[in-house]
Amino acid sequence: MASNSPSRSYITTPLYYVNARPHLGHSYTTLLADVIARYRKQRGLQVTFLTGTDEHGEKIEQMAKSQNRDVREFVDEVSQDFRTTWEKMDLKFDIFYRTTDENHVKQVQHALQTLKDKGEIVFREYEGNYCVGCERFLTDNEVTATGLCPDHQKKPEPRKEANYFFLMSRYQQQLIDHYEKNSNAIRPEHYRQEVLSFLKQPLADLCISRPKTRLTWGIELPFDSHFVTYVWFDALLNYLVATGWSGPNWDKSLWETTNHLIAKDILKAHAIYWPTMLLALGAPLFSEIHASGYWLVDGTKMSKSLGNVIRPLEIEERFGRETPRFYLLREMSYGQDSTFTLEGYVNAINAYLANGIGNLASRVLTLCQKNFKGEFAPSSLIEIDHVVLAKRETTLTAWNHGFDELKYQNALKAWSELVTATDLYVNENKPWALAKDPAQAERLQTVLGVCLRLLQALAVIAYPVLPQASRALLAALGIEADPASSTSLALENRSLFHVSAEVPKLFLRVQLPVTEPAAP
Ligand code: ME8
Repeated sequence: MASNSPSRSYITTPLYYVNARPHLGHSYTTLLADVIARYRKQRGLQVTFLTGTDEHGEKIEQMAKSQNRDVREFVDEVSQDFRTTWEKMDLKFDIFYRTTDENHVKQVQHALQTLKDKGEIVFREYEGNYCVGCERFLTDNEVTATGLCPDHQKKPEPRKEANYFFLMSRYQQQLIDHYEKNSNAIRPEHYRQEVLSFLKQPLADLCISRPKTRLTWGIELPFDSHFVTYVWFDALLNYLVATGWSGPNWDKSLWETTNHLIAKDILKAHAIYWPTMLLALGAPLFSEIHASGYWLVDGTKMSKSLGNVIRPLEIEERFGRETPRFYLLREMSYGQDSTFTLEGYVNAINAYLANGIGNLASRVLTLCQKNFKGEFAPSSLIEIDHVVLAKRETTLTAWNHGFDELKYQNALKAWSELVTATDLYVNENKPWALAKDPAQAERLQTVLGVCLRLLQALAVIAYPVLPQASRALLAALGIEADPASSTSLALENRSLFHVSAEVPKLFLRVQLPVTEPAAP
């Protein structure tokens, strides 16, 4: 990370709709936010990580009603489900934001009134095609050849009504200038280009109200009680409100470090609606948007409306703690779509975690126990020892580069290569053979000491992605230092290790259930 980077960092995920329970697609963004938060904290930054739920709007009202549920009770229950899922997955958010909170409602009304007073909101008639799934009007360019919403595979409904409009088009040029000047404002780059190319067309104004005759589950407009606020206008404000805007204790310096994590489905709302709202309110723009592609199942987006979802907790329970973190980061090339398959999952866990780091740690620690009762000091390093130890630095550099470039896949590949290099070092130096020759006792100590230093580096580097495994491995190496602290990254050369008597099972081999042949 560049030396002039800010010392604070505000990382946000989308606020998820509470019309259905969390699935692996939501988990990807949330666990990535957790990984980035831990990565930045490990580098000494003060991080604030926000996630939460988006609880107003038509589709939520429709879903609650279709189940004969009271809407408030329904949103409370699903919001809690999101919260509990993240807690069980050990995702350490600082703020869990709900758009039905009283303060949020108050601040959204304040923002609306401010914009109305400034002449940024007008009343108009509008006609268009509305997708309830997206909760927005789709233009003709956005629907498929057969007129369907590409994400929800449903025909948007034609609607004509009088509504309030936010004069978003006023900010078109300012937005173009901003994105042209700030190459990191939207990452990866192809999404910035996509937004800039979209902005070449005239930008329409944004319809920000819904008549109560159609929808009551929303925030009432402060200047017209016949309408509620459009759910996107309400929800996007969460990011700013959570930093204390518009009160006397607004943490503006935190706000200025904002890094929004999203997937490409909501790029337009975040890269166009949101910054124009900020410009109109006179607030600084967020620093960066990071957009991922989709997780696909059988070629289509994993989504609650399509019903092809994988549940994060079920996966974790079945295949082991922290395995979704590793697999999802290792498998997805950030910014592109990726296909989730159970076969791919099982293969990755076995190859890199169970047979990789898990097997390596258990091999080395068992040899240490057997030969030195867990305590020993490496000495007199020779050339091959120095060569393999130097790979710690190159791995850390590649890891950091991967994070800086949003190429998490590359970071994890570099880490797995260090596991392989360590394995190779063990195979070439044959500590089990050295153990049989008393004249080689010192060399044996050194070889195992080199392995322990490598394991220490592997644990410290992997901490943001595998925090629990990292802690378990360091504890087994007898190292008390917290991998979350920035000093751990110094990759010290320990001269004495107290290896614990118990060899931890970091990751177990997993198997897909064998499908029984159908009865004749
Ligand atoms: O859009 N692949 O909420 P939402 C990757 N409430 N990421 C996925 C995914 C998939 N298949 N499915 C979901 C909303 N996600 C609004 C946001 S923000 C102020 C309001 C993740 O519940 C991804 O982060 O539909 C995506 O952008 C988000 O969930 C959409 O969540």
